[in-house]
Amino acid sequence: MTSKTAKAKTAKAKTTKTSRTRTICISHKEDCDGISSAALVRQAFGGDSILVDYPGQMDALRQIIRDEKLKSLYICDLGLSKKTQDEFVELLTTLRKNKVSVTYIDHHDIDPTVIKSLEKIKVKVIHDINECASVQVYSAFKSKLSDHASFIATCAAITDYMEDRPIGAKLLQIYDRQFALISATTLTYNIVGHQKDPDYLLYLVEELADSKFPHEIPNTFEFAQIQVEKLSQMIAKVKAGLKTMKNLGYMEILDAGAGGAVNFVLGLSGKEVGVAYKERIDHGIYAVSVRGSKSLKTHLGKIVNILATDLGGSGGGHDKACGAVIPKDKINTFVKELNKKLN
Ligand SMILES: [Mn+2]
Repeated sequence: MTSKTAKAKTAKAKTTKTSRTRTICISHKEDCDGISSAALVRQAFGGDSILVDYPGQMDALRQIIRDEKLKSLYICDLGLSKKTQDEFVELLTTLRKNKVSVTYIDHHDIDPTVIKSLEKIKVKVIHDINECASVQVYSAFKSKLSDHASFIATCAAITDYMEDRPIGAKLLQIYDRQFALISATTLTYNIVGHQKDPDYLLYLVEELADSKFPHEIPNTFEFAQIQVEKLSQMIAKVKAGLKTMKNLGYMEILDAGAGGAVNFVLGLSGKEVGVAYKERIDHGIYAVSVRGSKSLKTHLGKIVNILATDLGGSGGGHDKACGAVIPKDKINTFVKELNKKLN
């Protein structure tokens, strides 16, 4: 019996080895840069998109490596942290051993040793902290993309506050500024408001890959109006619930995403740093968003990465915008320690 099973297994392994045909793009689901990156990869290479947030990122990768049909993988707009980077390299090593081609495109702060490890296993690394992920996808695969793709990349640059960067600025110049701003903002509100609707997010990826403008996708402006109304109510809630320490303003958010509230926490606190956090009841963690004012000199992504890891969570990102996942009982320590580190 054992030899029969073994034979069957060998036969199966042989067939799967020769039939790797699938292209997958795993991208960030929470903002326009992630969704646009997925759309541009889809337009250039076809295949399927898998949209994830930071807490779900590594789970998705662990699943993907078991896909015996996988031929080529793109990973977009998903930064790494001290906590995730080693396993990330490990998982990609397994993929490379199975001859899967892997392209990693990102713009978050990264440990240089990770880039070296990835290049060593021949992962194509496209990494520039000065342009958003979609702009880098656009630049790398321009020849495979429609003219409209530059508009999708422009929208992503705007929502990532990177439309003033060398390539981002050139792309924005192609389009009327106000037209680009309203399109990017509408798209963003539709993404943020549909975080619990994965099918809708995939639909958005398809429509954008199909060279649609955000206003051509049904009901996007109506939906954006609902989001704007919710945000205006958020201003009143933040005013009422905001707390401050010497160097930061902070607030626990109960009924909306932390990402939508954090800019109000920053702005209304009058501090250089704003922190908003929301409990993920099913995970026993807090999802934390951190923003810094223009004048802030500290790199928030770097200190949040270290601090979150020390507290048994993970985190990181950009100099003035980053996020973290913090164990439930450590959230107060996180805020206090961050306040200290900002001295
Ligand atoms: Mn991004």
